[in-house]
Amino acid sequence: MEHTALLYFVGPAGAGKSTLVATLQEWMQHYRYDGVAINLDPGAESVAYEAAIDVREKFTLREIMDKYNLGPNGAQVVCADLLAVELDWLREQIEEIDCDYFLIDTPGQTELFLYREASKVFVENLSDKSAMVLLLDPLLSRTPEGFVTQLLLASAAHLRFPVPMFPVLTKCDLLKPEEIDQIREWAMDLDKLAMAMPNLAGMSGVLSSELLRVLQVLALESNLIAVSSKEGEGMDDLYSIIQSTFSGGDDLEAHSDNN
Ligand SMILES: Nc1nc2c(ncn2[C@@H]2O[C@H](COP(=O)(O)OP(=O)(O)OP(=O)(O)O)[C@@H](O)[C@H]2O)c(=O)[nH]1
Ligand SMILES: [Mg+2]
Repeated sequence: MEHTALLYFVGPAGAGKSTLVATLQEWMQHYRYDGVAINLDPGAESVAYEAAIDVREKFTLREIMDKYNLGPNGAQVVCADLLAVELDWLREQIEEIDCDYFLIDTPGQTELFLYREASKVFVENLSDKSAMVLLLDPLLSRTPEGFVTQLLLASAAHLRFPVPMFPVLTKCDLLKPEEIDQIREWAMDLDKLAMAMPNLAGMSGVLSSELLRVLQVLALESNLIAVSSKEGEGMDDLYSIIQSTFSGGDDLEAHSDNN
């Protein structure tokens, strides 16, 4: 258990969290790496992976909507708070499973995960080895403004959860190769991103350059990983960056043999 790391997949509604959990898990299984999926989205209709732990055993979004006469958004907030109460249940389940990585699928709204207390309770109490895979929307990332907006959300995540963050550009099959290169270049060199935003610089140059500094300090200037769950691309890149963070580049297998 000591070596187990919890990976939270976080991102806007429809960004491809559930599909990425399924695809990465399948990829890991194929290479005999040890990844177990957890579903924390009570609103999921069906998921494409086998969830070893599933919050829907406790409650579903539909039940909460009916019980409290709420719409889906209000019900998600109630669900997030109910989940906090289930911390012990979740911990027990996790402790029963011996694996290297838990891949944790989270509910659709990023802000729900980032700003409600429940997720903070989880991230802080379930393990001292946690990380976040932050999914960036491919179409929004095509413009510098859209891209920087998502980095700001990522920086909010970083402020709230001081854990390693892995920004991932999803659904890359929807982008042209040159668009992917461009976005990755911005991610790796935020000054280039600033230069691509002449309007923002003209309007409030100080603010925008200060913002970029903040992003750089938070280490969100990064080697952005491009994935496509549809094409099964980028899983090796994603896995190896996670692996090098949690085991200094060695394979976790070697570590677990020593434990
Ligand atoms: N083209 C393409 N579509 C994808 C990819 N990954 C997911 N999708 C599609 O995007 C839609 C949303 O995918 P999900 O995995 O359900 O996204 P999610 O973030 O879990 O969505 P919510 O849980 O509802 O917020 C589905 O129609 C998927 O088939 C991808 O790599 N490429
Ligand atoms: Mg989902």
